[in-house]
Amino acid sequence: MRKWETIATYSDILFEFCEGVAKITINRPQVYNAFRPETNIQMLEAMEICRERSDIDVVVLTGIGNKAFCSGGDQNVKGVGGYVGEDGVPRLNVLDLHKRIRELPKPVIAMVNGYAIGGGHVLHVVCDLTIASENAIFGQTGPKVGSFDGGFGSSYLARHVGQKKAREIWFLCQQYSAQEAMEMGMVNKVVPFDQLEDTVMEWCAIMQQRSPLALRMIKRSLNAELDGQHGLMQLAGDATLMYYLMEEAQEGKQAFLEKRAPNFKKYPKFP
Ligand code: S0N
Repeated sequence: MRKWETIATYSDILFEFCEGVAKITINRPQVYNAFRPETNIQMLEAMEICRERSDIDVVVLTGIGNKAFCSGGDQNVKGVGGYVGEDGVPRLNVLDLHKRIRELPKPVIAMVNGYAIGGGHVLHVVCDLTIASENAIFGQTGPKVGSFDGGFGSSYLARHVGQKKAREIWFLCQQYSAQEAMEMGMVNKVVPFDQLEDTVMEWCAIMQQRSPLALRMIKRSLNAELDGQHGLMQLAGDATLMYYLMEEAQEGKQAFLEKRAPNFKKYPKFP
């Protein structure tokens, strides 16, 4: 039995740690793990902890139970201008979560254990990898219930499945089996429900043996192709981080502190 330790306690999510893996579980089974603004605020906070903690290598996002990964925005609190939180303010803060998942310099795996529908479908699309159980069901509902995601939920989806299929998914709002989703290219692996977490943890363990900086750079590079100036900024930020790790960068700072001219000549110039 795997022993998950609680990292922090929240009303809408479970946030746990085991063997270098952080697991964020949407814990709203009464609404098939639909999210409200508070759910997203809590997931954003958890993601920030995942970013800061160096003992967390990989993040897993899932939903509680065997019915739903996430059924999107909680229709009970959908108001005018967004989903209305306990503070009475309408928000679309799931978009902040999309950005946070993409920016996190560590792999994020969607462990899809049931319905991934509407905004819940977008959540798995945004994750780096998706492993689904055989009972998982995928689909968008926006044009049926009065919403759409013109951001990652459409453009990035189209990169997974192609433009025609992305239009079919959004225009028809039909549901697809895990097998169909894998054949379309938006799911990496399908396993029986009782093997889901073991398989996810096996994939995590493999990635944990890989160079974390190489994984970080490849995630940034794959994002940069799609994310324009913002993506380049993220990739360039990591290039700066790597430069800071070199003696050549230290020489500039050291020379300044020692009030002398820097000697960059001693460092190699690669062809
Ligand atoms: C998931 C479905 C297909 C399951 O059907 P099934 O098995 O027949 O179960 P139900 O009886 O329908 O559901 C069980 C209980 O769960 C409640 N429930 C389910 N989903 C929701 C939900 N989203 N909000 C609130 N409650 C939900 C049911 O009401 C039921 O409760 P009881 O037993 O008390 O009656 C089916 O449930 C379904 O189709 N659900 C709705 C899916 C949906 O349309 N989701 C919303 C889609 N829109 C978004 O997600 C927008 C997201 C967003 O914020 C956004 C904003 C900006 C840009 C982009 C986005 C984006 O991400 O899209």
